[in-house]
Amino acid sequence: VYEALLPYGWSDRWLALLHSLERDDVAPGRVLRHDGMLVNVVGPDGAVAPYAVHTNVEPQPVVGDWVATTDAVVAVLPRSGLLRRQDPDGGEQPLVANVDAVVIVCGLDRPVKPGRVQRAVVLAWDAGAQPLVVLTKADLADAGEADRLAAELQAIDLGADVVVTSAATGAGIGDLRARCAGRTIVLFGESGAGKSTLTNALIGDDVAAIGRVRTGDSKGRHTTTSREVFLLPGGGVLVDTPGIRGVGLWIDEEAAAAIFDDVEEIAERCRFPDCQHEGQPGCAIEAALASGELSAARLDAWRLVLREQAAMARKSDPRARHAYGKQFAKLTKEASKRARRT
Ligand SMILES: Nc1nc2c(ncn2[C@@H]2O[C@H](COP(=O)(O)OP(=O)(O)OP(=O)(O)O)[C@@H](O)[C@H]2O)c(=O)[nH]1
Ligand SMILES: [Mg+2]
Ligand SMILES: [Zn+2]
Repeated sequence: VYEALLPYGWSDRWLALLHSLERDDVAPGRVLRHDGMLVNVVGPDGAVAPYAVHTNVEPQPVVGDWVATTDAVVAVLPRSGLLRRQDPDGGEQPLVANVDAVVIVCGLDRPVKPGRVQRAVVLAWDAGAQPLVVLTKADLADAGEADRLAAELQAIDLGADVVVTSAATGAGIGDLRARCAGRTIVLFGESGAGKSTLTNALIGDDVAAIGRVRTGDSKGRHTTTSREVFLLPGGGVLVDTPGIRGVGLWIDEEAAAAIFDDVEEIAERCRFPDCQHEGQPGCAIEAALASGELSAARLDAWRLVLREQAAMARKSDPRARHAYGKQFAKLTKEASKRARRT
């Protein structure tokens, strides 16, 4: 049944969830696009059509959701995961649902910041997805630079593979395509990193618009403006996304704890429960660092996530917002600008 939906990732899991609604007046479909009031849904016959969403549907569907439709979307099937980010007022902004892997795209024509990559990796884990780091535009990097960076990122040991690609020479594209097959993949990264170019290389056709980058700092021009779903030739779904702008990432406390459970376990052995791991007596973290049980890179990654969480707590606590001051006002202004644009 529903053969036309198989390339989109339809499976027995979704069939069971559809049946559990106990309605025989609904058809299944997957959300491919979100345009304000309407969502584009691919239905059982493989045709894509716009649907309104009943206001009582909870949660409201996002790209990647499996839904039940009548003449409108009447239900969202329970998600297997959700890629989300933190919006400037500390709330969560859902991006893509039911993601198998998040491909973190870094362009080698600009400095790659390991801190940013780490945050994106945590975001992928939080989404219930596997992170994969792609260093692309290898043809523009100095010889050895891609390998040096890949080794540096592997050393942080967040459980993400690193693949080096070039859309210009085709290097690494076959490897990446094999890793994407049959899954729901989201491309994630800053504007101009090369996400849409990778999309076209993986699809084997010019389906996504490509934008030039600024000379000097290689900044992109936000060419892709909405999350768009493409079918991969061998089955599977690829979501190209607009370049992320600086603001914080949503990091679930549990997700971070799960990724850094080894570090947190060490921290529990510190003599003082409020140990800052900065020269306090009986600090187990510093001992582990000295003995080589813990690497400096991994400790840095953990610290970064803790800082991120603290900043998030500050932003979502109305009393603390005051102290957040000018910086918060700036973020709010950026957000309203963004809202006007879309
Ligand atoms: N030389 C080279 N240029 C590349 C490669 N991949 C992308 N580019 C160039 O980088 C620029 C930006 O590429 P896009 O694919 O539009 O970047 P994007 O990440 O989709 O950007 P946004 O849609 O703005 O978020 C374009 O000029 C591409 O031609 C590559 O592997 N090699
Ligand atoms: Mg793009
Ligand atoms: Zn300590």
